[in-house]
Amino acid sequence: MTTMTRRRFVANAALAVAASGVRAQANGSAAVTLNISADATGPHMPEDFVGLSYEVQQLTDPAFFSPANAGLIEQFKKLATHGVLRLGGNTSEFGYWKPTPDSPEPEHPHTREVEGEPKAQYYAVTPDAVRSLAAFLRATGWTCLYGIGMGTNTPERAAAEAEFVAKTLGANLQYFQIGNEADLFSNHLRDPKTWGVKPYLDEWLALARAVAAKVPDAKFGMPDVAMSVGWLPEIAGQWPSIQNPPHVTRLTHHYYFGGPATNPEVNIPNLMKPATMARVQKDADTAMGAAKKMGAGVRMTEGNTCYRGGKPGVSDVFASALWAADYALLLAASGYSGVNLHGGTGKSVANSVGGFLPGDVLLKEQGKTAEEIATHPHPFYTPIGTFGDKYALQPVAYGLKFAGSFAGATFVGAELTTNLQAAGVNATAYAAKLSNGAVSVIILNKDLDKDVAVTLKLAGKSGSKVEIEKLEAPGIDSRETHVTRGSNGGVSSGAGYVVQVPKASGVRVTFG
Ligand code: BDP
Repeated sequence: MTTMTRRRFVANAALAVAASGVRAQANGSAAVTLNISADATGPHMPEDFVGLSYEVQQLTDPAFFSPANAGLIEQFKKLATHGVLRLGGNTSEFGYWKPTPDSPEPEHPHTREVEGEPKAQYYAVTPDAVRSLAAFLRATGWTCLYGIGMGTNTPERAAAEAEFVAKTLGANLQYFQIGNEADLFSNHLRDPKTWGVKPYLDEWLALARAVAAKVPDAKFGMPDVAMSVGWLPEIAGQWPSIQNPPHVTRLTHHYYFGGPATNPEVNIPNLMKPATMARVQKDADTAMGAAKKMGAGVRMTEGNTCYRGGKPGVSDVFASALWAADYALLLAASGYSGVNLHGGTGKSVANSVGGFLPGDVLLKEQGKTAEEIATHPHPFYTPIGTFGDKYALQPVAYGLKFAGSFAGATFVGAELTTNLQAAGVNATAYAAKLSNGAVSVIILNKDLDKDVAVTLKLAGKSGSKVEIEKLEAPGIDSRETHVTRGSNGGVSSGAGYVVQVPKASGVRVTFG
């Protein structure tokens, strides 16, 4: 068993550990007591923590993010009341602002074609698409992080687009993002011999300053790196030397567990491992440290289980629900302002990764028929699947929503996960005080073999009303996710409230 080093947000380390009775049992189950402190001294999960990320390519069809797309609006609202829609992805580097129907397509700089990188196809973003987006946001109650390209853009075009977007989205625009995964530009868009943080910052500043000249109160999130989280402290280090810097409100980065679909390492046991979240935690600590120096927050603006469109049987099954819930809660408990999971239509994501989804190749190799393949969401990791003209929340979205039940809550500090893992069970737990004063505890049992009986001991509370919400499925590799609510599910005893958390399931217990 490896013990993870997790962020300790409570100074009082004596808190939970000492008193907890930990007992591993031989029969594939464990019993753990968790002491829940009464002090909500941890980070706060903002109301708009939950978010989705879509490709800019999606804007080429103004009927997609549109007030007429009732099915999509319904799923957005089901996922979160105040979510954040981020527009970006690889296709944002190839999007260009087309202010009038007869505006000529600009000349595009020469880009190197690299296998697996998005092909140089260019996507026109029109005023119609932005107006439609504005009405879509109003209909959903969501706000927007709007991605403007860097890879093939000019300061003039960026500024003209930003001006129209700011005016049209109004208060539903949170901030601009300029450039997507610029740390990977050395693969296709820039000279690998010279590309790095310094040239990136020079280009970014030229674009952001042009935007700020037209939109004086413009705010920005940056650098939206794919994997080079080290860029964040480097940028924070260089920031004080920048004269009159644009207003950066968030440092942003992305995370994919692994990829592509054909990689055998992308599998359920690896996704569930404590080491997976330990890596997320390490990057989170780096990002939070950099943001603190810059007086900004941190948002995980893009990510999912498996890059290049996801992996069938991993990204679109119940394991991804447990992964998403744990991932979102870990980031929130580390002080992140929010998390956006990437998805959208199959076409938009295929466009973003070179024209096809490796997950489809895999299914064909497995001898699956076209009908069977069509039952999977495309892309495979998308939180909201598109099936013809219907939309449906996928397991990963249910996990995100489960974590999002802490929106507006403040974490109650405790070494809950450490206690669970010390009992030899691969489970994590988070506790928070909700805005109505109730204390809620989420336990995610990612163990593939072991059930766990958890005794929750609440400081200063007894005999209170208990509500239970369960996140479960017929199996870890099931395409279904069941969320059930009720007031039954555990028993109060002198020792506390005992709740069973079967292997591969999640439970939320709220003490009213
Ligand atoms: C990210 C890109 C996004 C892709 C995604 C993927 O920003 O456009 O769709 O990877 O590979 O790196 O699935």
